[in-house]
Amino acid sequence: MSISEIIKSIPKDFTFGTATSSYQIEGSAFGGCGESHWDSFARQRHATYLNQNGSIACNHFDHWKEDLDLIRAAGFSAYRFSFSWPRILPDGKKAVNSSGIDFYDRLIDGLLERDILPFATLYHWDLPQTLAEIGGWTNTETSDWFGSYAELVMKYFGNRLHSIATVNEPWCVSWLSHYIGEHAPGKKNFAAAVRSMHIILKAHGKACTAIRAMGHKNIGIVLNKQYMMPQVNAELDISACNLSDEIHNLWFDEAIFNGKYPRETLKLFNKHMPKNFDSDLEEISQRLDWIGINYYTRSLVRASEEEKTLGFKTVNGQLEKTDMGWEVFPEGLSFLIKRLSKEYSGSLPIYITENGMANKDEIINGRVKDDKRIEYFELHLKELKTLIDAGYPLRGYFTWSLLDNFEWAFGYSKRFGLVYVDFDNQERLPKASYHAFAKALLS
Ligand code: GCO
Repeated sequence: MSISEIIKSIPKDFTFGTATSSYQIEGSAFGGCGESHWDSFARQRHATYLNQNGSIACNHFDHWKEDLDLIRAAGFSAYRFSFSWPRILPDGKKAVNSSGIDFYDRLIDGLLERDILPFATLYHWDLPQTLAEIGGWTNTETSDWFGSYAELVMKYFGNRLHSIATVNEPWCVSWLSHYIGEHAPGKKNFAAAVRSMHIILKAHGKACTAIRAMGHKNIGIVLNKQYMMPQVNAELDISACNLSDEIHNLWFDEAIFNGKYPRETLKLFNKHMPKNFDSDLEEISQRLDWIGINYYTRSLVRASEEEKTLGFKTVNGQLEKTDMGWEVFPEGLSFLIKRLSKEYSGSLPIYITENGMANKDEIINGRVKDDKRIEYFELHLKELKTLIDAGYPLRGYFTWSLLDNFEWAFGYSKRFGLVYVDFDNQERLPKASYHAFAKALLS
């Protein structure tokens, strides 16, 4: 089925949007934005592809109008973006950068003028460097500062935001950044990773409390879920796979929906957990209005006795892969949504807040023919439709991403956009996938 056929068969009140994040598109060099730990991380040797960083990125700071016009012209009714904490508070704490406030004022008003719903995220990974220097997400003080930042954002923008997500992908903020070391701050330290697995959730809880107290009624969090599969269907790989599933997926589901942590993982983590962590779980598990899921791929997991693996390892699979080397596995989306809804979130509205693929896109004769991406979207939208038909409480779907952008450690070498960006002159060129969505949404 084509994107158009699928979208036509989905109820009209379902939201289709597209997503970006601040550090990946805005350009941290512009408008008095403070330094973030991604700026400092990118200066370390070999931390990012060719030492690239987000200082210029898509210069969305200056090109925001054109970018909002692109969203509108494709017929999307919602836009998921993130606030940059250091753009609003360069020192992370108190001193407000008025040019940052003005920027988000223009952006949000620009969305409303175009009839696009603002879905905002408070934290999509650009931690103010000043807070990184006091230990970042390994220091509980950072979660207190996050609560004050949430309150400030609410004060300026709250009543114009359709929805607010506290944190984007707490697993990436903690495990990927402190244990695997692929993202800022690039630590490879078990104790630090364990602390951050809790402190990022504590920050989520504090932000929820602050936002709710100021009267907002559409609060959520965005989790990145990966479908975990044992390499061999036998005991050792199965238990390795279960542990990896607990760390990646269930740690967050259990904390957010049940106010506890999964037993096996907690046994492993206990020694390094912050003191009195249990007392935070009530705030962490407070009621939400929706939950966001980012889905890209599956992981094949096998048991491992190597040092520093915690007994599991991911291995290369044989399915077709995107330019990130991620296997295309749409069935994983269905499995994860069904499990989440049946076992944790019940009838709580679910949004697919990111889905998409990196592709080696090229301009040929003035066009970008990203047929592979169209196919990827078709396969995942088909799963989505089946889930909706089966009655799962899905309310919206956002493509990742509007624009080619700074893909973190991969710099500008991976293109995820519906719109091609020429990073030499900032020209935007809608790809075939963009036109496919426009055709579906505007007809
Ligand atoms: C995410 C990431 C995005 C990435 C995308 C592709 O939320 O997962 O926020 O920033 O660009 O996932 O890796």
